[in-house]
Amino acid sequence: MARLNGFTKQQLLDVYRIMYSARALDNKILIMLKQNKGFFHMGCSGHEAAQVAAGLTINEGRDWSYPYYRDGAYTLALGMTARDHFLAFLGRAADPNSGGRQMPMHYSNRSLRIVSQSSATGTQYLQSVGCAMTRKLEKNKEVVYVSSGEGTTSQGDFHEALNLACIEKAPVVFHIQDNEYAISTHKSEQTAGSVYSLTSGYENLSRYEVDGTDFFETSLAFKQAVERARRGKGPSIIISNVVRLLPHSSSDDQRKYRTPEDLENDLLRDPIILFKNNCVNEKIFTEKDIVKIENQVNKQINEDAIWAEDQDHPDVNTALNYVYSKENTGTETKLVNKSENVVMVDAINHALHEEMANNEKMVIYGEDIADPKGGVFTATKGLSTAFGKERVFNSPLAESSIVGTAVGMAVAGYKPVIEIQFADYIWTAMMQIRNEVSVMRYRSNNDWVCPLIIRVPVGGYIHGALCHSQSIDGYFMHMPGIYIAYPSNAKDAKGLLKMACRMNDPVIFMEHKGLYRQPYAATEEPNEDYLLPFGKANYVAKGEDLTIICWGAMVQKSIEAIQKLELGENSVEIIDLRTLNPIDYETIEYSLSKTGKVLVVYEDNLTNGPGSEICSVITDKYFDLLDGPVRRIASKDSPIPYNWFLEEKVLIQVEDIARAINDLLEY
Ligand SMILES: Cc1ncc(C[n+]2csc(CCOP(=O)(O)OP(=O)(O)O)c2C)c(N)n1
Ligand SMILES: [Mg+2]
Repeated sequence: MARLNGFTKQQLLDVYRIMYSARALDNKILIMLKQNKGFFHMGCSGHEAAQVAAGLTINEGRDWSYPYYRDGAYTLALGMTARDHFLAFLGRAADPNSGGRQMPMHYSNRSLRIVSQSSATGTQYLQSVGCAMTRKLEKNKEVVYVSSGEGTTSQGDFHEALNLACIEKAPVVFHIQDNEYAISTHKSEQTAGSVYSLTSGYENLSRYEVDGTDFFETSLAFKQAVERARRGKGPSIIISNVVRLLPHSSSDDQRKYRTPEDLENDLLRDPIILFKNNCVNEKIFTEKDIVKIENQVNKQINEDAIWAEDQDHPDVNTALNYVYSKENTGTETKLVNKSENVVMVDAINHALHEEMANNEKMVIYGEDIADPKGGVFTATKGLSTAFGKERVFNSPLAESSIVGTAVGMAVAGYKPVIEIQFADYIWTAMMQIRNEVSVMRYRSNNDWVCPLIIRVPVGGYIHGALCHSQSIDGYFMHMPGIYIAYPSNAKDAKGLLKMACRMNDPVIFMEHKGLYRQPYAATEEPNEDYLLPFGKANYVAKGEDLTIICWGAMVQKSIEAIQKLELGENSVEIIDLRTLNPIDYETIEYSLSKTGKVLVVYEDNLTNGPGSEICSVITDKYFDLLDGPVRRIASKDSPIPYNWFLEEKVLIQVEDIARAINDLLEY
């Protein structure tokens, strides 16, 4: 039987059918756009050969895919249908990518193991590496595909991902589809040299640069790269040079920044025409075969479009579904203490020990967390010795790498409990937290979940200056989709952390550095069965004249303020919130119904800080209970200086709280 480069006639007809379907889909959707049936499209025209070569090499449903928005033909090769594409374009309820939650071309399909993608270019790389790291832990031969355009390789995450993939010899195939443009920016303005040359220094990386308009050449590269990954030899990068035959998106007009000659030259490299001519010239199939396929595809696509338009929009009452899991945030178990005083950092360490023993899918990593150091605060001491360096390991010094890989691990069914060494350095991971961690469940319509835990030492009073003192609670309370714990003592820290380890949602777990070894934050240690639910505040003191709402290091400061004022028993009620998402407004309401006055005390700086929101909710909802103004007191709107007299001036002090209490009591 006739073969071309090892492919049978039937295989080549299938390749043509998929490539042509992708092109026909682009064209049909652009027509529907003009008819105002949808709002946005990003075509794959010109990229089809490279994408189909990749898609046919990846084993659908077994391997994992992190495609990007231009990977339409890739998804068809993997098994997505034209109907799936139309449903996404039309934002319908049955859209398998996101149920109409994301813009079109944000691919996701659980049964094909296409992991949900966001719009942020480049976040997919580290996630694919994290996913691949779990494949290594499983000791299976699954491979992870990740792709992007050439412009996106300017993102730091690209290099972080290559670095880590190479250190880990992770089974990842990076596919960079180089169409020379990132929207309007030519690669000469984008890349110092070529992506191929830029990536030359990574040990264990196999590199290919291919003509991505040539199906056969690209296919060969993918076969080799996938085979290499399956054999555990490490990652590969394939840069396929392609043409972008359409503008960047339906909102773009490339005639504004490309010359007519440039555009005409691209047409000469149309991969579908090249493939067809090649097969016809080699007498594999005839023009007649081609016409037959094209007619079939066109008919099917028109029918599918009509079918999709007939499908329902999502029920508007589902708009808030899946911000969190349906499971609640836990119920408290009976407190049985197992030992005498434990300091907070040791309670955290013991919680991690117990949960690692409890869940073999749990992994712990971060900067310097492995033995012999066991973390800069020793929170993870002994864990790598007890559970092995496969499950407890040091990460590179790169926060986006830590969070990005954890997203990949979590979607693959693992429970990453990661450490960011200091809150002040969480910002380089913010893209992953904001656009990936907190929205994975929502954007995939509950198909993919990301229940990781980010442990992060926060707060000041340790002479740590601007970059070892920051409070970050205000930033994260603003973010739907991620729970926040912020314990003030050892018992709560242990109960909340163990609870977080068993929850099915992402958690940011804030640990105040100043409390780690404080005798006043030490408690008797609860036994291994103790779990503390999220959203349940604690009465630290009972009273009838005024309610103080606080958490973290402000709990002790509030206690000291009352002592300083010598107010005696039953005057000021102190509520320790323990978690900032959810917030226990029930307890707040009950307390206000007794006291009628409230002071919110927070360590973060005043403006738009976490207490601003709490005050606002109180004013809104419990105004009728109030007998005085809603007050808040916080640190100054300033960076935190090193000199301890200056530091004292900026951070909120016991005297400030005492003064505010007095004012309110006298009101
Ligand atoms: C982090 C981020 N910055 C900017 C954008 C806007 N944006 C979307 S696609 C794109 C160009 C990407 O070009 P390239 O990586 O070459 O892929 P191509 O579209 O050419 O296939 C830009 C700037 C974005 N989505 N995310
Ligand atoms: Mg590009």
